Amino acid sequence: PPARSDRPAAHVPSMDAYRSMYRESVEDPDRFWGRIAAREFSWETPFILPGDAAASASAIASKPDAESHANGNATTAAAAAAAPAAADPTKVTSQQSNFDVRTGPVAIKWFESSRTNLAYNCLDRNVHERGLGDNVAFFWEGNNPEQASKLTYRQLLDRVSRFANVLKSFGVAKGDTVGVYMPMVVELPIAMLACARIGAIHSVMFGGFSHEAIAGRILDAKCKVIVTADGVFRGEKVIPLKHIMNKAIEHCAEQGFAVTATIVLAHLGNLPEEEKRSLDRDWLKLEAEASPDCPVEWLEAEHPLFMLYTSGSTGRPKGVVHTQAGYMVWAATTFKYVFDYHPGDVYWCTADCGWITGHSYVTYGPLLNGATSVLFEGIPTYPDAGRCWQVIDKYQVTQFYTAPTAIRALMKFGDEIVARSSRASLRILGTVGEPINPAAWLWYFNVVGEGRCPIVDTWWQTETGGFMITPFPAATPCKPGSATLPFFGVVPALIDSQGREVEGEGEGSLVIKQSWPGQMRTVFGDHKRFEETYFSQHKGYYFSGDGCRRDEDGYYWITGRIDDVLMVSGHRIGTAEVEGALVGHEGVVEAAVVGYPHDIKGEGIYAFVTLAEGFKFTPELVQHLKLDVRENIGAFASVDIFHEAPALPKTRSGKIMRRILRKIAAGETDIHSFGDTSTLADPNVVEMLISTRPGH
Ligand code: 6R9
Repeated sequence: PPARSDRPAAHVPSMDAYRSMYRESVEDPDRFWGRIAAREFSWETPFILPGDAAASASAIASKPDAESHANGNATTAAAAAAAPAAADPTKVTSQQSNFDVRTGPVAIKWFESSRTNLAYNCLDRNVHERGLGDNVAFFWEGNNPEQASKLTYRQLLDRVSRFANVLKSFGVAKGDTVGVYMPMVVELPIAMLACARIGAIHSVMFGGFSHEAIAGRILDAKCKVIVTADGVFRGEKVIPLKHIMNKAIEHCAEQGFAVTATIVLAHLGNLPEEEKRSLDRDWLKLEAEASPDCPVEWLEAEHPLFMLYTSGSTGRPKGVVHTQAGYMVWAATTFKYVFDYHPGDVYWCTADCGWITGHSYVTYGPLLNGATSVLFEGIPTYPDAGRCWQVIDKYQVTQFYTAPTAIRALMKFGDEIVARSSRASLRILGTVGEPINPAAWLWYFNVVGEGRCPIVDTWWQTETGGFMITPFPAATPCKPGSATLPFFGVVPALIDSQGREVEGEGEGSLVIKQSWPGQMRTVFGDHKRFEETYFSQHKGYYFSGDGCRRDEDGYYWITGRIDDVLMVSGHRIGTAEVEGALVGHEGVVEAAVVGYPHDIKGEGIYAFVTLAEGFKFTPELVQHLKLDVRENIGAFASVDIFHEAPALPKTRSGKIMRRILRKIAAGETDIHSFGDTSTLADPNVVEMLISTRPGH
C-alpha cells in the first residue's frame, strides 16, 4: 500500500521485521511474551521475567507513566524488576506445561504467579493511566440507520462498574457463571466486562440460538443469573429474545435447574405483558441506582474469563474455556499487529459478540488497545446492500473486518452500489470464518478496497483465542485465498496420512506444535474431553480439525474442516447436532447430514433422512423437520436440501460413509469419481441416491 505521510510507521513494517520477531517469538517465547506483557499491560502482582532483570527494567523505561495509577493498587512490571531475584525464574510461559497426553494431563499455563484483571486493562488502564478517557470506545450504529450513539472510555468504565455492582447485588461472585443473551448493543460488551471485573465467568449465547440450544448451555454451566433484552430488530425481522429466554428458563426448570434472576434490558421497550416474569429486573433502572465505585477483583492469571460453546464432530457443543492473562495478551497483541492499529483509527468488525470473533475482536482486542470501534446491530443488507459502505463513510472506518459469506452476498448486488460510497478512509480489510474463494478475495480487494488496502485473511478458531495464521498488512505479500504465515509464537505443522510431519511443500492435517498464550485451557467441566478432542489424534500436537496445504513459499492454504463440522455462512455447526434434531422426530429412523458447496453460504446443509414405516416424504413432513432443527439449534442451522434415503451407504461394519454422501450432495453423478467404494456393504444404495437427488 502507498505510504501515507500522516501515519506513523507500521508496527511490523517489513518481511525482515516479521521474520526476526517471529524467530525470537518461537525460540524464546518466555522473553518475547514476557516483554510484551510487561510493557503493554497492568499487573497487580507481576509475573517474573525469565532470569533477566535487564529485560524487565528496559520494558519499564519505555513506559512513561508506569508509576501513575489512579487506582493506587495496581502495579506494572516495575515491581518485577525491583523484586528480589526469583528462585524459579520461568513463570511466563507454558514451557513446563504439558502438551502431550503421553506424559500426563495436558496443562496449559501462562504468566503463572501473576495477578491481573482484564477489565481493568480494558478500562481503568486506558482512562487513568493512558489518558484516553474522552476517546470514543464504541460508536453504536443501530439496525435502523437513524439510531446511533457513542460511548467514551470514561463512560464505559462508569457503566461497567455500575453493572458489576448490579451483578454483585444478585449474589454473583468470583467464579460464578453468568448467561448473556443479548443483541449487538453496547450493553453486551458492558455485561462481559462487568463479569470480568468481578471475576465472574460469562457465557455469551448467540442471539440466533433457539430456546433449546440456550437451555442446554444454561444447564451445562449452571448460570443462575441471566442477562438479556426484550428483543431486537435485525433487518425487518424482530427477534423476541425475552420470549425465547422465557421458554429456555422453563425448559431448565423442567430439568430441575432454577434460574434466580433475569436482568432485562428494555431495548425495544414494548415487552408484552405475557412475556413478563416475576424474576425480571429492569437493567437500566438497576444500573442508574447502582454505585459507580466497584473495586477490581484481582485474579490469578489462570482464572477463567469466559466459556463459549462451539461445535465439534461429536456430541453436544463444548464450553471452550479461556482465562484472564494469556487470552488478554493474545487478543490485544494479535489485534495491534494484524490490524496495525494506531491512535485515530476507527475499526469495525461486523461479527456478533455471540461468536469468538465478537469476543476477541469486537470486545477485548480493541478495548485493550484503547481503540475506537463501530458496534453494529444490524445486517449488511438492510435497508439496502450499500449499508456497510455507508457506515464506513459515516465513521471514517480505517479497518473493516468481516466474513467471506458477507462478501459473497454483497458481491451479488454488483459494483455500482459500492461505488456510491467513498471508502477513502479504508486502509486494511480483513476476513475470517472460512476459506475465502479467490473471486470473492479479488472483489474485496479491487472493488471495496480499490486496490489500496491489504487483505488480512485470518485463520483461527474459538479454541485458539485469536489469530494464528495471518498476513501482517504492511509486510506480508498476499496471495488470494491463502491465510499466509503464522503469527508470533505459532508453530504450525502438517501431518500426513501416515501420521508423519510434512516437510516443505505438501498437504495434511493442520496441527500446532507448541503452546501460545491465547490457547483454550479446558472444556468446561470435562477436561478429559479437552484432551481427547485436541491432543489424542496426533500425540504431542494441538489438533485443529482443518486440512491445509503449504506451498513453495511456506504459505498456508486452509482447505476446510476434515472432521464432521460444517461452516455455514461462517457459523460452525456440528453435523451430529443437526442429525440429533432430525432423529428426534418420530418419523425419522436415521439421518446423515453433510455440507455441499453453496454460492453464498460457502457450505449449505444437506440432510439424508431414512423414514420410519408408515411415514411419507411429504412437504408437510419436511416442513416439520425444518422446524425441529430450528427449534433445536437456531435458524442459522436450517437444512437447505432434504433427500429421502430409503437406505444409507454404509461399510460392512455399519459406519455411514459420509465421504460418499458429500459427493452425492455436491451433485456428482459418476460413481467412478467417488474414490474407494469397495468397503460398501451395498453398492446399489449409491446409484439409487444419485438418481433420486433432488433437482435431478
Ligand atoms: C474464528 C472462527 C473455526 C473454523 C476453523 C476453520 C474456519 C476460520 C478461517 C477459516 C479458512 C480462514 N476458518 N477462519 N478457514 N480461512 N481465514 O471462525 O472460529 O467459529 O471456532 O471456527 O473456521 O475451519 O477451524 P470458529
